[in-house]
Amino acid sequence: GHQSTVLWFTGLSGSGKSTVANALEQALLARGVHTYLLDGDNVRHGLCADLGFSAADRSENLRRVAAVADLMVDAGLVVLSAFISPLREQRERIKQMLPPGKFLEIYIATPLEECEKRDVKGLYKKARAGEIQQFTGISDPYEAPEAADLVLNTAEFSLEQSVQLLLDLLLAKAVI
Ligand code: GGZ
Repeated sequence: GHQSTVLWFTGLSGSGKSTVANALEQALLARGVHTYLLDGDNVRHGLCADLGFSAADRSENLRRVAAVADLMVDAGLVVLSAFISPLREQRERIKQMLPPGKFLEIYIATPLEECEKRDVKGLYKKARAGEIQQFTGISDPYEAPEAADLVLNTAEFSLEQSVQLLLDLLLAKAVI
């Protein structure tokens, strides 16, 4: 058996949040742990399709995701949530919305220069050209966590190493 919890991944666009969360989900699946991965791909097209990237819309996006994560914790799942979640105040509110002790903050600390160099979706180029406004790290703020449960720089660690560090954390927290 395992304990339900939320692993909240925060970091810049292109930092590797979804990649790491997906790989962790596979590792947990192999151990028989029931998980659900929430990210922009399955949330911003449906539940939050009416929201953009203003500070108010980002806060509402995250509030809705946290409310869904709270329901999933109630259902006994290990929830992996991968959103930029740029502001400390937003992440603090998410933590307050979840049951005590059910929020693990995972900071994907890949530097901006590296995210911009990768530019997997070409969004940084567009942001630099002014074609996308309020782009996190370029023209909108990102406040790094000060006391994350785990800090992972995907430019320093392989995907396998990152997954192992996350599994170690979950073992230490008696989630698995
Ligand atoms: C940041 C943006 C923006 C702006 C579109 N700023 O790399 P991606 O494409 O797949 O991930 C980014 C995603 C961010 O959505 P989140 O729901 O995670 O953000 S938040 O937590 O702040 O609500 C990026 C894309 O959407 N994207 N415009 N202006 N990222």
